[in-house]
Amino acid sequence: MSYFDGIDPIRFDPDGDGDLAFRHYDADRVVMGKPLRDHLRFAVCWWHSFVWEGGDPFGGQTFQRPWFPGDTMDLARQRVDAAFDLFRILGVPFYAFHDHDIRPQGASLAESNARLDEITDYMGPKMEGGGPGLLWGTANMFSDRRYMSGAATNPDPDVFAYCASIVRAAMGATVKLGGVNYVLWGGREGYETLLNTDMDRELQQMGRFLSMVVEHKHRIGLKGDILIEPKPQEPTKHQYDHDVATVYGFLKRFGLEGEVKVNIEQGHAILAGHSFEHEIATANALGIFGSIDMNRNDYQSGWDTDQFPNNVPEVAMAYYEILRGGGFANGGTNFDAKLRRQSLDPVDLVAAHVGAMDVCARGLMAAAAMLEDGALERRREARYAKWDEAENAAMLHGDATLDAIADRAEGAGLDPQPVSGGQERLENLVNRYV
Ligand code: XLS
Ligand code: NI
Ligand code: NI
Repeated sequence: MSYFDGIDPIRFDPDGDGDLAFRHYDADRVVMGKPLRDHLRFAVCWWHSFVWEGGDPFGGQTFQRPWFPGDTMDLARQRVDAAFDLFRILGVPFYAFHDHDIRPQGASLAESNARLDEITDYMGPKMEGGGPGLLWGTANMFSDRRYMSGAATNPDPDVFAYCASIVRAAMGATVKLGGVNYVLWGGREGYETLLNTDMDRELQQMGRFLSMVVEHKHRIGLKGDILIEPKPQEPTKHQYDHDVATVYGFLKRFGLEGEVKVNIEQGHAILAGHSFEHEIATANALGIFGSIDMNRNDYQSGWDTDQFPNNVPEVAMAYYEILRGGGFANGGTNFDAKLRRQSLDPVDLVAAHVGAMDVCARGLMAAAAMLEDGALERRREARYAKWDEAENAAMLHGDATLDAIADRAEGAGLDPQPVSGGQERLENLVNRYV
């Protein structure tokens, strides 16, 4: 018997009246030369959907899943069964996990790693014959108390070495399951107070660790990308991977900008004081865009609320930037999103994903239409058109000097006249699509 008994696979049925149907996500629908399935590359995340118990800072578990507390291998296998049932019901092409989500931690490092091997043996066959693929794997190096002062950035070198074992095992599990990418999110890589922190040393440790992860990726033949997931704070007061631009500076410093990309999360962008599309556009401009964690943050909370997305205009602008950059290569749309703690039923978990997939499909189709019609891009190009004139283009290339340019400006008596940015007209244009 399945946890999701009685819930049929979700179909595209735009005119039906049931609440468990896709109204917009038609996986086979071709947009800009590709089916929506391949544009969006949806993944369900393991941690929020199958591990999180519904607690908040004032109260504990509200959810009662048959596999809770998930602390034995038998319960972990039950959880795998339920997870793959949900993936099948939704028809998602991918899922994502932390090592700690799929197996209970063992009494020793060796036992933890052996359990990872055992549970991935159990998962492998469920992925055969058109089953979902693994978009990315990662290691949880933030929940256990041994990471309270950091993982790779810990003052204790034993923790650094311990993390090497954990990451080697998690990367191995990822490759074993044919996973595409590997993510590092540094929830504890930062500081609580500068009073006890040697930031220079911690950044060196983090750079060294990441360099070794990249070397290891090549050694074991992981096909896709190593991805850093920026976040400014929470749980740590200040996290070193603050936002995309900060991560780029860090990668440059360690010569890794050609090796590592970013996994950008909507809620983390908001916490960093940016919009989601700002972070995506920054990654594209810097050549490090990889993948997204799709969710929605509460704009008032200052906390990572990980709600399922339901704002089509916002999602459309995110996919607009993704499509402008050429779309996903190895990345995809991972729902790093969780139910509200009063949403207790199996059907809530299904409906949350169905709605989110529809919102993303609407957003992507709107973005594709905007891009194909080209009106926005034409206005953007027109705004910069003077830069194509030879003497202007020459200022950016060749042997232009400040002196020569200044002389020309003075000689020609340049007197630049402001031109309208036309923001409201552009917003009106976008609103025709969303
Ligand atoms: C937490 C992060 C985390 C990563 C994976 O805020 O979003 O869930 O996606 O470690
Ligand atoms: Ni995330
Ligand atoms: Ni997050």
